[in-house]
Amino acid sequence: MHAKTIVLRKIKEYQTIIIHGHTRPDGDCYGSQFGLKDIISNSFPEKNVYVVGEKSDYVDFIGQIDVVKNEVYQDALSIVVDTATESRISDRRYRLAKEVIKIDHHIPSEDSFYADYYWVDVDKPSCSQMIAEFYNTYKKQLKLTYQGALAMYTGMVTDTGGFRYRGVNRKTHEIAGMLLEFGVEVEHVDYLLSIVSMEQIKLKGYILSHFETTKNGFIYFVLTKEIIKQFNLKLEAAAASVSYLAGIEGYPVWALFVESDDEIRIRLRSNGPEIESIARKYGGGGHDQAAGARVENFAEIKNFVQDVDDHIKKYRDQNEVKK
Ligand SMILES: [Mn+2]
Repeated sequence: MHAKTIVLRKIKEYQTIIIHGHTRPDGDCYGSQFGLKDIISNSFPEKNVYVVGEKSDYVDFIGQIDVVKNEVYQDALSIVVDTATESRISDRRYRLAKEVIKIDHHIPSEDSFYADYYWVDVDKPSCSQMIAEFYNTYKKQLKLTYQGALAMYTGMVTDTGGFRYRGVNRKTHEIAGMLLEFGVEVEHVDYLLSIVSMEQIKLKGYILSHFETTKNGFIYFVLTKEIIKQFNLKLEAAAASVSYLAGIEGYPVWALFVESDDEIRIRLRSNGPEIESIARKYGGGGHDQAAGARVENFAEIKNFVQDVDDHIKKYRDQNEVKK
């Protein structure tokens, strides 16, 4: 039986369904959570469906997080979307539920097996696409509204960088097209996602004039708490700045280090070598060319930078040999 079929069967079986995502939610996390909520609550109006987790300012036009009491979890089903590892699940109460389903598109690691049922497809460029495909497969039995379509379309756009990343294929565009038929306007979504604050523009200028580079082609910027404060930025908006260092000739790997109170989070990107293995070495993971990791202090950044630089050199040497 396909995992999608089990998801539908379990949704039908439960009266209360609570949808979880990951900490520091992004567009795809929100898109998957609110897309799924829209599908379930419109298809089965008698059920109680909630979205829990952290609030995102960046994509808060998608929907509002519900407040759920502990008792609600009794005899409930938890569905965790877009969340590779157990430690990243937002709202630890997911385990109070009777059963847990995981729907995700990240490469699994040791910490990834937290559910009773799994629908994991690492070939999908976004989890929102998976939820939209779920709707599309069973559309004779399911209902979707504009708000759910807006959520999933936004998730698809954000996780694919506007349909530009690997994994985007004919199916992706067909599913996006299906969502547009619910009245989603591409220009409106682009406006909502691309409008930037004056602080963000000033930060962009700062990053583009203060980045650091290594010999073999790693380009990165360390966003300290001090800088975040100086530019009056929210952490989430600041973390999006990794894209400013993308696609620079001679620099196939780029990263942003973001300092918070207890750790330094790393957003690592590549258009050359896979970098997931490095992220994994530093307590993270993700995809071959987009991953996250963390270090505890500034001294560890040095090791990380050295590791990435060595990794790029190895990659370059191997490709030299091939030629
Ligand atoms: Mn995702």
